[in-house]
Amino acid sequence: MADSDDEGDKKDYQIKVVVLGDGTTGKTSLITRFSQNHFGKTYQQTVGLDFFLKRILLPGDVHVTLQVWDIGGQTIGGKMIDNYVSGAEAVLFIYDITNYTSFENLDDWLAVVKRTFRGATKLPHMALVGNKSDLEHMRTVRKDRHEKFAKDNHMSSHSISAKTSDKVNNCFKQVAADVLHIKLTPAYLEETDAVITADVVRHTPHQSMPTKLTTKTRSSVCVLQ
Ligand code: G3D
Ligand code: MG
Repeated sequence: MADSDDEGDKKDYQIKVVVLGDGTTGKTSLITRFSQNHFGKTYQQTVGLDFFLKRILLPGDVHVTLQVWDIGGQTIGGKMIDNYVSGAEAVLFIYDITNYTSFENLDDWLAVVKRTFRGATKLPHMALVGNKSDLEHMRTVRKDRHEKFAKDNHMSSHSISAKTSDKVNNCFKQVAADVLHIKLTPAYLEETDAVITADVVRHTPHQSMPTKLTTKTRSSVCVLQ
């Protein structure tokens, strides 16, 4: 995790978050909802290395820039997957609550992360994310299975809807707080407006990772307040 400008008490961190999971589980929808707060077809199916930046504010005047990576159409066997996962401070394992196979396949996605971090001193923070909570009536993955998987694999547990935006911001805030070992109160999580700005950047393959944010010089597609 990059610890950038540190003026006085203001703390500024950058965290790399990678969203893994089967196709159609809602990875792109989740990232689009979080970074641009919309849901729909305006964002094309991802084909290259893409990440988006979004700034959030955590208690204690802790400013965090989340660098959220979308693996696009990459499959578990894809050659680039290790590059996406490498260096991540957090990994979101997303499945579709109406698609049991997408839940079962998380074992394989987890194996990818363990393989990538083999030899590292520690694994990234891992979060289990059940998406499409708006389709509760079509649920095929029982909640107790979700909880068991999260517990067995030391993951935080999240239930969200990228469509309705339910718990989307909270999920990212919680993950950032977990990475930084900051405790969030339920009252804090109820605030929906703690996200302060969003700098959205779309990258093409082979661009190197930034070590420090200088949003003025980056190719911001849009800035949301
Ligand atoms: P992916 O990036 O993991 O492949 P997408 O998944 O974000 O492209 O989403 C796949 C489909 O699921 C899309 O439907 C999208 O609209 C839908 N979807 C994503 N998140 C949710 C959600 O929270 N609730 C519901 N009901 N649908 C969701 P289409 O029909 O466009 O293919
Ligand atoms: Mg996608």
